[in-house]
Amino acid sequence: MAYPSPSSNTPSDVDDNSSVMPPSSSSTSADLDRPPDDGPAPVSWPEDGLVTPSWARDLISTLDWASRRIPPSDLPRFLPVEVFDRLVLTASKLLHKEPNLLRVEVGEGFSGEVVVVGDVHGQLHDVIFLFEDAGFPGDDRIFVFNGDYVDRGAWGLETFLILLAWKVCLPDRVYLLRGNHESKYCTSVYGFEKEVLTKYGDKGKHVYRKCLGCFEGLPLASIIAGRVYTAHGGLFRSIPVTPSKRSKGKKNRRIHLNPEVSTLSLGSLEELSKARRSVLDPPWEGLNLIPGDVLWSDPSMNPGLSPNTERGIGLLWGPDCTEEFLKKYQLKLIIRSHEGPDAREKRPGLSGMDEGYTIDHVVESGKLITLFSAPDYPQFQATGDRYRNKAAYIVLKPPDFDTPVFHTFVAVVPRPKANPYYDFEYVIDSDEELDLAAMVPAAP
Ligand SMILES: [Mn+2]
Repeated sequence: MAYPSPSSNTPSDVDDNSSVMPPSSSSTSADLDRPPDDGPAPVSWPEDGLVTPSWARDLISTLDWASRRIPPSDLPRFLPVEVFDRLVLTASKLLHKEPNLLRVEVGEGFSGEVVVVGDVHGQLHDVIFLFEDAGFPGDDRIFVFNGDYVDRGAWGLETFLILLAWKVCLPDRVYLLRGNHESKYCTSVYGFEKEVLTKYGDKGKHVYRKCLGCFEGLPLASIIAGRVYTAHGGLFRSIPVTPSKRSKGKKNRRIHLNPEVSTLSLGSLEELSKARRSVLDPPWEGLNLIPGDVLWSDPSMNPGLSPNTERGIGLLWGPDCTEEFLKKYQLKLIIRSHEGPDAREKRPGLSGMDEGYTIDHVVESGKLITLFSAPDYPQFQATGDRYRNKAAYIVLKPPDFDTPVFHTFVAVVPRPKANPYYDFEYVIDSDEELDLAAMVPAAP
């Protein structure tokens, strides 16, 4: 199926019976200062540079309105590229300073709760519902997002930007981890790149580049209250290195993968902390393998660690590895995401994603949970037979923050009409079968 031309890309609310027409994209510049019909004023950057909760909520309502009432290519009229630049620059600075492994501390009088969210994949309206249902971030509510903000859904940019707004507004109340879709490879195949180019036109390349730069800064994993490990894919390997014989002299110092260590072993949090995460695409070969593992791995019911051959990157890990990891670090839970109903359909031995979460491993020290927060996913599906999956988020409460309370929710209906930004009939269900040849080669 050919990618639809932007001129055909005019959404309208399905149940909207009003006669309001979307503004023409050929408006003259004189119209630009004046919102069409009853539309909101264009978003402006706060004069003092301080993003407040009310600014973040205004941004949400403007983007929600725009997603229902205007063609995607009119978005810059309501979210000027200058405002995008300020928001992404401010967020990128914050995110790049964060460590690979975030410590989400809940001590010192914090009596609120921690909300953990899985994949959202550009389903803006469901994310807005999630905030309304769980409550917005604030003094008594911390959010940890497990990545995959963009791709597949039609509003990846809007979704990512509202999360960045909350991050900038409350940096120690909102934590955004990286998903495998926050990469150059995935966004070029699953729609986000085309989405941005469609929405921002001649500024599109600039906007896309800034988003990729921000993705590179996203941290990899978190430990909540010293009890719960979260990451998009999950566990990761140790990268055993031995100095070569020539390394005694300072010249020609080389590090080699120890050829005797061909069996995989679980990596440590120290190794995770030292990994180099600022890569557009996590490499699947070479020495910097931990980011790819954390973002792409999946649990298995078979013991041990093995290469994730279905995906072509990352690992499969068994219940014994979950136990080893939890016990070593005195944790009770692993909450990972990364597998929706389409991926789970092809994974015999593991539960389906109908309810938005699964409990995959139950071991002596605790549990491994998969959490998926995009209901009725994917937004665009080749077959009429949709998964109609529910989604879920997890609330962790004091005093221990290690007993998950699951909140299941359904998709916001009707979902505004939109055209896809990727060939969803050709790009099949799941993001397995990674096309390694198309990926940027691993940096040396
Ligand atoms: Mn994923």
